[in-house]
Amino acid sequence: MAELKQIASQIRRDIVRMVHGASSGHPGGSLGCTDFFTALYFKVMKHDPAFNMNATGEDVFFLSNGHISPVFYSALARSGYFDVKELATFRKLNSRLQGHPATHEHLPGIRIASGSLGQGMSVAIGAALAKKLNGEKNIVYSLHGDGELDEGQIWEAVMFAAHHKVDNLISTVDWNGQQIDGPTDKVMGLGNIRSKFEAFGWATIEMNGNDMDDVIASLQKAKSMTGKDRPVAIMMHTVMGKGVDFMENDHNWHGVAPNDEQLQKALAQLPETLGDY
Ligand SMILES: Cc1ncc(C[n+]2csc(CCOP(=O)(O)OP(=O)(O)O)c2C)c(N)n1
Ligand SMILES: [Mg+2]
Repeated sequence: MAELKQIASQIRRDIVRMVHGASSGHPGGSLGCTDFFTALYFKVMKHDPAFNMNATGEDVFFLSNGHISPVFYSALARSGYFDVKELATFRKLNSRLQGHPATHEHLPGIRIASGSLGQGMSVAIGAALAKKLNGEKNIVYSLHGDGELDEGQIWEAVMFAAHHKVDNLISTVDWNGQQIDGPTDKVMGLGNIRSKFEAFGWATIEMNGNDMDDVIASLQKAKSMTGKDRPVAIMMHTVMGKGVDFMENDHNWHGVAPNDEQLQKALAQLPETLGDY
C-alpha cells in the first residue's frame, strides 16, 4: 500500500509538470483520479505493457472522460507502456500524447479516441460482449466524469448493458461534483446517481477514490460482483485537484495550467518518489 501511495505522488507530479509544460490541459480531474489509476494499473488489472491492441486474454480499461489524459499517460508510462521521457511531449506538435487521447498516434495503451464525452461506455460494452463471445474471462473497466453523465448516450448504454446482462463490465463514475462550468448541481443536477444506476438494473458500490486502501478494497469487491448477470458501477467520490491544496474542490482547475509560481507551490506538496521524467 505504501508503494502505491508513492507511485500516486509521482503521477501527481507528472500531471502538474505536463500541464505546466504545455501551458494547457486538465489537472483537476487528473489529480482527483490518480489513486484510481494507480490502483488499476499497479495492482488490480491483469494487463501487459507489451501492448496488443485487441487486449486478448487481458483486462482492458477505457477512459471515456478523455480530457483527463495527463493521469492516463503518466500511469501508462510509469507502468511500462512507453518511456517516461515522452511525457515531456504532452500537447506538443506531432506528439503521440495529444490533449485528448487518439489512436492514430499509436501510443501504446490507448485503444480508443476519447474526449468527445459520452462514448466510452458504449465502446466498453462492445469490448465486454466481444470477450464473452471469445470465451474470455477478463474484465472490462471504464471511467466517466460525473458531468459526462449529462450526455444521453451514457443512459442508452446503461440501459443496454443491464438488458444484455453485460456482467464483465465495471464502470466507474468520478463523482467529484464539479465540471467545466461549475458544480454539477448548478450546471445540471444529477440527483443520486447511485440510485439511478440501481434503477437501471446495475449492481453498485460507493468508494472514497482518494483513499488508496478503500480504492483497492472496493475494486476487489467490484470484481467479486462480476459474473452475476448485472453490470457493476462504482460511484467514486473524489476531490477535484486532490493533492494540491489550492486546486482542491475548485472547478476553475478543470482545465487550466499552473503558472511557474503555482507549479513550484504544487510540487512542494508532492514528494518526488520515482524520479521526475
Ligand atoms: C460531447 C461533449 N460535449 C462537451 C464537451 C466539453 N466538455 C469538456 S469537459 C466537460 C465537463 C465534464 O465534466 P466532468 O465529466 O465532471 O469532468 P471534470 O470536470 O470533473 O474533470 C465538458 C462539458 C465535450 N468534451 N464533449
Ligand atoms: Mg466532474
